[in-house]
Amino acid sequence: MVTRRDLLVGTGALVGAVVHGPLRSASAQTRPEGATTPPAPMAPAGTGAGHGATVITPNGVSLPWRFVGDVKVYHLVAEPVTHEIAPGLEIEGWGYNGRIHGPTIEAVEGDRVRIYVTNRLPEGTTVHWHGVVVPNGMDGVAGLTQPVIAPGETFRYEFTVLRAGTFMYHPHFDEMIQMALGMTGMFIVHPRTPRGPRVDRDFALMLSEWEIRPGTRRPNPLAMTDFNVLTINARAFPGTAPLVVRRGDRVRIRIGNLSAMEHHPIHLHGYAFKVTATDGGAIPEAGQWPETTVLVPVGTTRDIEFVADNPGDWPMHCHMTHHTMNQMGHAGPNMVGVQSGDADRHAQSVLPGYMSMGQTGMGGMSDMGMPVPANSIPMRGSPGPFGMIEMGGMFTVLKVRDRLTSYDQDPGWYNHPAGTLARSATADELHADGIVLQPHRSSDGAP
Ligand SMILES: [Cu+2]
Repeated sequence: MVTRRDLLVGTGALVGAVVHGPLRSASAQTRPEGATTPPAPMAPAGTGAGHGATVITPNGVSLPWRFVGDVKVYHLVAEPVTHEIAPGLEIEGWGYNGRIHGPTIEAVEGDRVRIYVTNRLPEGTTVHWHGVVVPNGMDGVAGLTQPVIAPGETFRYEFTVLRAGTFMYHPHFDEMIQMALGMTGMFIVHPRTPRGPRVDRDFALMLSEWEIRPGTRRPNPLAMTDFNVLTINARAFPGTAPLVVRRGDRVRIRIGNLSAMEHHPIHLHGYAFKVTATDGGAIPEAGQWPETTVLVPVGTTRDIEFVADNPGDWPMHCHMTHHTMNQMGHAGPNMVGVQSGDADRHAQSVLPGYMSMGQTGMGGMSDMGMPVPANSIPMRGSPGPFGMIEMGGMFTVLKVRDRLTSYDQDPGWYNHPAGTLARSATADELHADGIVLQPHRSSDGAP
């Protein structure tokens, strides 16, 4: 049993290891464990490697804190935020400290934390520390465990974080509206004593879903089924920052899901990984199971780990195909295989510029240069090394490289070693391998 005194002693040991002073930038503060472990040679301050490595929140930051006595003090400000989902799409949402989602809170097992929450929203709010075991009155449930934090008011939460793990935070007042507008964040508690193999790169990703009609700026919090923007750390591809790692790094990816309705099966190419923890705690090694896709249900977190021994540009994405599309409408007719020539000509006589879509599938739509409403990213795709990357939404790229000058710099596209790239087959190759191409007539208009 851990006693209060043990915790104080443990915390006291850290005091000398961490610089005191005013709230510091995210890059300079949350590495109490790293302070006793030499950082990896090329790790910039604050993103260092080692046991309890400071978490990297792609497209995000960690929340600064400072010691007051033995207590780590944090300050969250709930407020309206203008946020870019991807280049071309900006929203008016609600978040914390000028960000959507809120900054990642980091602490160490046994820490006493005091978190002030200021409400600058036009309505009440609370903060619930999802998965963190706290005294009942610190649980942040409006009406049940505390009064609502009124606009303009600042509340004070204080508790000892007893368990290491990957947790989250979000309001428990008007949840449907406030979370749909962006009010979520990750809460990472590092173990006090190192456990398991040393991790070199430790990423935190929050999954969300939104309904944002093309041309509008306000996510629709009433959406229940027709989500058309799917995000990782509130960014949709191509707005998601790549996860940059060095070949041989041991990588942990912590994934939280605070979507309104949907579970996300997150698939990583190029690797088999182990599921090592949930928000319920670490999974003993014998119980860790191998996967290439990890389902992250709503209201849970999953940690995965692997050694990045396979270089390349590897997609990591939700495997629900509608979740890797940007602002696509789902109400159109099924046009696959339709011969639309005559119909298009008739329609164009009254609607110049009319063009039916999808007769041969929807690949290539991002090349068509279709006009889209201002402030929207429907079906746009983004340029890749071999043409347009047709996916968007809940999609990012794990970039594994032999050599890196910095983790913080996008190393560009992967340079494939000779003989390792798929390409068009030659007639000689087909002949040599006995592949005979039969003439083919298709009603779908395909050759
Ligand atoms: Cu999904």
